[in-house]
Amino acid sequence: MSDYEVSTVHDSAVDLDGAVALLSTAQTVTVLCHVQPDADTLGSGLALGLALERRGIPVQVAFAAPDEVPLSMRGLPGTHLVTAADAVRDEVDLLVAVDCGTAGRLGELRTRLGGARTSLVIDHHRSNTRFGTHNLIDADAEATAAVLADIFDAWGVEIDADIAHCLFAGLATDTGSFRWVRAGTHTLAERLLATGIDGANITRTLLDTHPFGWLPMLSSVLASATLVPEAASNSGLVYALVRRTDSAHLGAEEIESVIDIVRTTVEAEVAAVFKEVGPQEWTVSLRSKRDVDVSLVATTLGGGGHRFASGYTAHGDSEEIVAALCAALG
Ligand SMILES: [Mn+2]
Repeated sequence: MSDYEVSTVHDSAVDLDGAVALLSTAQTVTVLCHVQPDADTLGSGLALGLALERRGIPVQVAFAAPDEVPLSMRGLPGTHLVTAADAVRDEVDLLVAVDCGTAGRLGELRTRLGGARTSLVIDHHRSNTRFGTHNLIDADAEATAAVLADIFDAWGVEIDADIAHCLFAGLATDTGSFRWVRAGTHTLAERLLATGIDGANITRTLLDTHPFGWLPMLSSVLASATLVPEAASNSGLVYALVRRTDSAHLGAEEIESVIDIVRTTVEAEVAAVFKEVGPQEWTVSLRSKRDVDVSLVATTLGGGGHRFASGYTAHGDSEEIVAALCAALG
């Protein structure tokens, strides 16, 4: 075996052209988004699905839970490609996971990895475990949607209004409405908007639309907010608890919005929202501002994410889970 063969066997990283080679030669494709999909995973998944469909490649787009496309994302083009989780084919030529940092983020659908001849992970999470046979991870990208735009350019796929709508949804939400941006972010946004999409309506639908019940939920949850100044080496932690009694009848999107209010607290470098999902079980969102790498904190606690935004699952009562986070923060 030559040195070249050794290196290719062990290196699962692919560049844009490598990803295009896989996508353009696939006979059938399954595109998987992460559980409790946000607009980046679903927008990326639908954009890719539309591109494949136009090239005549049979494609399913799916996520393990919930059962339906979240309300705020039902206006995205390409939702006709969304397939119920139990109807996702067991065997496929190419499986693509978009915006998933670990195989666990696929939920029950991670079982489909075994039936795929090849799997391609497309993502921007720093902590990505590279669980595909091929992995295109751009940790500098603002959103997985931005990685998809690069793939489409390398592939020669025209970014028309429908694909642009899907990509804009991911870019706008993962950048917090273009607050967390870098050189090039607005250039991509301008290119997408120039296709004629209604950017204001897309962001309002995704980020600024809630049922009335959101307001009393916020009132109750924010009343529980607690500041721990000595946490994280005295740089401070602020946290709030979303109990199931607070969030009954509300969608995941309403609950996910809480962290964006809590994290504005000036006295705390780190913000956390503990969301009760079952008895003694919580999903936890973490945010930091500048100094603390919460992807490392989340990884320590069994999760993952980005430097300034991450998450994990916690078990125990409220005091135990707060104590475990404080211990991990140091
Ligand atoms: Mn993302």
